[in-house]
This record gives sequence, structure tokens and C-alpha cells, in this order.
Amino acid sequence: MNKIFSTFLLIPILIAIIFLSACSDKDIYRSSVPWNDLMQEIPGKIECESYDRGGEGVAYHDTDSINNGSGGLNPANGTFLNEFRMNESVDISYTKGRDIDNTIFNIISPALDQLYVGWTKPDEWINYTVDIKQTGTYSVGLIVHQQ
Ligand SMILES: [Ca+2]
Ligand SMILES: [Ca+2]
Repeated sequence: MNKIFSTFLLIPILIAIIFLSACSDKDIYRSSVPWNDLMQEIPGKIECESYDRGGEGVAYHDTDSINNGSGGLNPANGTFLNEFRMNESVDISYTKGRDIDNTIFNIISPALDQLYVGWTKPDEWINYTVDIKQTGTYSVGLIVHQQ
């Protein structure tokens, strides 16, 4: 009985050792890659919804595994805006009219149908791979809303 148990235990361990030996550091510690293989440029406008691909722990970290916007607040209905990256954890929605996103607290009126990342919480992060066309010091402008 011990020999059978040992064999069952030993085989997966050997497979794991062989696999890890065959992998380079790059394979184990993957890097995120630009969304649609297109790097956003600096100087320029960085689209927050176009964060890198690579998944949880590689391209982003989100505190829950669902997209609270795409497929959540915005039900899956086959439209681009409602389903944009809906199978990823980062929470994405888009600006709407009818005073939903245009409130008296806004300094500017957001354009309609603009994708954004919402439902952010402490410790969440998102990677962006960018092409810096000109080195320098830049100011970052954000549109932020808090409830
Ligand atoms: Ca989420
Ligand atoms: Ca989130």
C-alpha cells in the first residue's frame, strides 16, 4: 500500500520538476502585453479600459472575480459597450445620459458612451504597457467620481 501511495505521489512530483526545469523565468513570471497588441502612446491619452492582457495577477489585480459593469450593471446583450471585456475581473462600464453619470457634482460633463474603469478598491491595480515617444515630465489628468 505504501509503495502504491509513494508511486502516485512521486509521479506528479517528477512531472512538476521536469516542467519547472523546462520553463525559463519568462514562462513562470509572465508579463502582461498591450491590449490588442497596440501600445498606447505618451504623450497622449491613455484609455483606462485598454489595460494590458494577461489576466489576474499579471495584467491586473481586482478584489473580486466578476466584472461589475460589463455583464453586470450593463447586462450582456450582444452590444460592444455592455460586453466589453466582460469575462475579466476589472470592472468596466460606460458613461450614460439621463443624469446617471452627469451629476451636479461633475466639474465637466462626460461624453456619452465613454468606457471607464469603476468599482475600484484599495490594493487593486492595472498594468498599461505604453510607448513613450518623448521622455519628460507629464501631468496626469483623471476624471474621478466618488459616491
Ligand atoms: Ca471586479
Ligand atoms: Ca474592482
